Amino acid sequence: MIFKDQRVTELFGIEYPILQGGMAWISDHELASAVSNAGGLGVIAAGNLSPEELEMEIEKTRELTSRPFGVNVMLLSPNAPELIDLVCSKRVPVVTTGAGNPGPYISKLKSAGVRVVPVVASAGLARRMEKAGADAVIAEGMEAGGHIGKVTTMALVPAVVDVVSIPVIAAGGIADGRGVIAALALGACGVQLGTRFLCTEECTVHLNYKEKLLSSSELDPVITGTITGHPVRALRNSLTRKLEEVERRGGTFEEFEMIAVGGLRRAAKEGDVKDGSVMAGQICAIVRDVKPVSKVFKDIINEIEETLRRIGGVEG
Ligand code: TUI
Repeated sequence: MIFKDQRVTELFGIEYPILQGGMAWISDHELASAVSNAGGLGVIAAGNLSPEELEMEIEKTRELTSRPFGVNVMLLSPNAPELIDLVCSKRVPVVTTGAGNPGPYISKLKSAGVRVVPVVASAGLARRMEKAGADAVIAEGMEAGGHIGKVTTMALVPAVVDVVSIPVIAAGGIADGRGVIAALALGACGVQLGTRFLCTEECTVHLNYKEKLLSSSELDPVITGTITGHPVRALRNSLTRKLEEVERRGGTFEEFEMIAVGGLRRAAKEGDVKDGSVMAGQICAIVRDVKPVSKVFKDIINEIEETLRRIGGVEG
């Protein structure tokens, strides 16, 4: 048995403890249903959606899979309260949250039978989430793409594992079986992958975005937006250079926002990978092909077995 600790698979009713990150403007019903059908937990990103649009995405996902799936609510989104209400009324099996503290919503979600899995960037927030009734936490290190915290996966996962007894899912810097084994070694019992799922056939992100990822190195993802309080990791391009210039000369928040706003939509939907925000994690360097989601799962399982043989684990 590859995954001895079955707490995550049992909690969600899935085959493999592998979650797909809820990536705003990208993770739609096509990607989420493909991941759930492959045995993981597909996640619809509600980040940029209205409640009506999210309802459509949930319905389309249910047409494409009979398996459990999740919705990610980005807590900086102005309509987060309405999205939470919709998730409750639609009886979505799992909610993951990001970019904030979902404390105020936990009891409402739990009463509706929704499993609540907050993304945390510190051990302190993980403890608070456990006390507030979270079913599991996702410890996301700053290798990740998009909005990030300050601590690496290598340091964050064991720090979280040591202070909570709910399952810990590792995220940030994981894209293959080697990364999965590393996460399990740190004490996680599941993983969440974002960047790897960008380069899949079922991912509807613009082709230019996938192509930029395929030719990127681990040095390309850079952090901008520290002055806004919401740092973001994205592949360096004309946009990140403009944002860095504003930050270097101590420009204002408003000036920064003027350039940054709409950046992810421009890259993900319009394919403007020069002046759009191509959010991706540092592990982009090992993502070298576009393949079906089912093949991502098959390859990860093979890589896990290969890794265990190499390091003297029990498999094979
Ligand atoms: O949320 C993400 N990744 C994202 S959200 C996003 S959209 C966006 N665009 C521009 C600016 C900001 C967001 C793109 N990528 N990942 C989950 C995540 N959550 N990473 C870090 C955190 C986090 C950070 C601090 C969660 C909680 C937290 O604590 C807040 C508190 O109140 O203690």
